[in-house]
Amino acid sequence: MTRIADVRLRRILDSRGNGTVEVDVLTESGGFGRAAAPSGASTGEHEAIELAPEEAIAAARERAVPRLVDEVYAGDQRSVDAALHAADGTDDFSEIGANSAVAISMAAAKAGADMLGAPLYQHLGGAFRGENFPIPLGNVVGGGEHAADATDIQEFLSAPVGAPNVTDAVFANAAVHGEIHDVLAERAIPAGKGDEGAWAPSIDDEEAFEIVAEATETVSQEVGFEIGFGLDVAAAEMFEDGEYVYRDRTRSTEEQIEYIADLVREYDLVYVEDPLDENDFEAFADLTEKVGERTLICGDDLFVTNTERLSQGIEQGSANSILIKPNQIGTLTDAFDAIELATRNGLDPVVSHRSGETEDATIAHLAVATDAPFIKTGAAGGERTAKLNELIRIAEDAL
Ligand code: 2PG
Ligand code: MG
Repeated sequence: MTRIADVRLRRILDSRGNGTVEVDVLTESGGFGRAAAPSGASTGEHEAIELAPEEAIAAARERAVPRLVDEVYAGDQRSVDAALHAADGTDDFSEIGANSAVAISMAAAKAGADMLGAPLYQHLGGAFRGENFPIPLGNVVGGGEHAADATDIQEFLSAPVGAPNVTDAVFANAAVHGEIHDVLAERAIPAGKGDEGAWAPSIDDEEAFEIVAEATETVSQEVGFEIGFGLDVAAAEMFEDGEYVYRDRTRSTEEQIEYIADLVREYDLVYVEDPLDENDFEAFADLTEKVGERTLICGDDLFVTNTERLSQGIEQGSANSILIKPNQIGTLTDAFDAIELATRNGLDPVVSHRSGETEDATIAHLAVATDAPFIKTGAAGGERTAKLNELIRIAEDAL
């Protein structure tokens, strides 16, 4: 193994036109890795802290780079990430910024893979990776914090659960996205796109359910395999003074649990993310008790990829799935530990993008390396297709 020889940080553009942190890691033997931090809009209250990119870059240059250069072996991911924690010294990366930390962590992993001459998924997953491929969840209609005047529910996610391979799954989601455009046009509903490329029509959730159910059914008939759908409710964003506030009404916690359980039954939802507030482990547990046998109840803002919060959720039976976003916790090691804890306890990990993204495709490798059953990374738009196309390439390489 060779040591890290240089860490270069710069500010680049993300998909929303905001600045984000990009990092190059170079090793003594000429290994190279480049990665960029994504950024959330509906961020969880308990996430690691993202600093303004200039601030994060300056702090990382001062505190983290000296602990990495000539000090740490690039392929030794746990040491790289331990050095980042030591450089920061807080629980939430508020000193160097989780955006600097995650970009360095991922760039070092890529440099480690480069030195081995191995693809990243192999470096991360080792020789014991399974043969499964993650099914992509494709955001096809959405609103919430990702688009103004659209649905209350943040994401309606196409889920091609019957797809025979990853390429067919990726194209099925793109077809559903296209079909929804046609259905909206037939209904004379104008729609722009939200932050993740999903259609963002000014319709209520009820109509969105109708349209997504129709479009997934149509495409499913065409392609000849099952396509279900799921949701990211992002309920913490609508939770105010103990109630869930929708455009035309409010729901108490009990009503919210009933509402979601009814939706699961009516639409045979395969996946429901953040159906309840990010601090309500108990309400999550009630819902999981009701419908956890038939669908995935996934904690995103609830768990924030954090093993402590996940442990609490496991104890209380709050969910049967966890969303994994490396930038929520700051390093690949922490993300891996969350995945391991989840799988050991029977929870399905779902590796995920953020609403603000770049061309970085690390999460495609992370999902394959860890045998995650699902990856959530959009259906359309360059920063989303960067990951989807990488999945297609990995599948070709790995099978
Ligand atoms: C989410 C994500 C990604 P954001 O809530 O799951 O879809 O959104 O990155 O804005 O938190
Ligand atoms: Mg979410």
